Amino acid sequence: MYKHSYASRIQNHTNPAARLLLEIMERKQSNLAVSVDVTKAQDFLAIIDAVGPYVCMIKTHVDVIEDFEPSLVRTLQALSAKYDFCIFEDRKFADIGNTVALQYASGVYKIAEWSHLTNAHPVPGPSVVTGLKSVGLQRGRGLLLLAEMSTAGALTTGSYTEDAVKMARANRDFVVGFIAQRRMESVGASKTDDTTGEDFLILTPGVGLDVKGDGMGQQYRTPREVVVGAGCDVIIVGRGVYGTDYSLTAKIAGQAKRYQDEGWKAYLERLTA
Ligand code: BMP
Repeated sequence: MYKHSYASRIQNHTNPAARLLLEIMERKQSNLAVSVDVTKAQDFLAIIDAVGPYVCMIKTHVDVIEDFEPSLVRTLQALSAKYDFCIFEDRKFADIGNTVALQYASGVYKIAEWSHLTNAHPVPGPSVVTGLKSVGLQRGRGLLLLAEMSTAGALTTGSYTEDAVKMARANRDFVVGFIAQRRMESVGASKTDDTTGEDFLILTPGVGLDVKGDGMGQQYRTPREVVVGAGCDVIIVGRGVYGTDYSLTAKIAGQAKRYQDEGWKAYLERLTA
């Protein structure tokens, strides 16, 4: 059982984005990230305004917003300051180093300018980290590698996952952890997760309290299964929080509070088990 508290782990990280996330989690007593996957800027902002008090992080897919304008990220940054949450653009970079550096810094979205954390598929090898790091490190940004996915039949298993952990170990100033379904410290190591002396942030999607899947390959586990059973740090919840009617902001806020409570209760159970 991985028993290290979020507060005690801040000192294990030099990366400013990793430290900020752990500080916010402790300050707000929240290990909930809400993934705001909606296509209208107005809905995007209304959901963030509703869930803001309950989350340590807002995860975005900024490229699905149909009426995107640069001012939207400035509003997002203002909400991040108002409600005290980190921003994680779930971009899943997966190209050669030179291309991902351009995609991260430039284009319409200029992700490196506003997103504390982003992520990458390990599939191109270490150069994907080198490219992103050349843009993000100097800005105090952090990277998560997709070591595992939540979908049925995902190819992210075995030696692929092990190689993702190796890539992270070689870049600990920038790679702060993983998108994964379990802890990763013991992968490729002969010790248990909590005795390696390593500290990766484990952010885990595929979390839901009411359903087991979405009919399109997504697989859900409960916050308790994810945090106590698998030792993960942050639960990422999308549709389980905001459903299909985005105008019901009181209900959305209630769902966010429900997931915050469940996630934190599970974390306290893990610490004291
Ligand atoms: P939902 O809770 O509505 O299923 O949303 C999950 C979110 O997490 C989506 O934004 C998806 O892109 C992301 N995600 C995932 O579901 N599984 C993964 O393995 C990696 C992800 O980034």
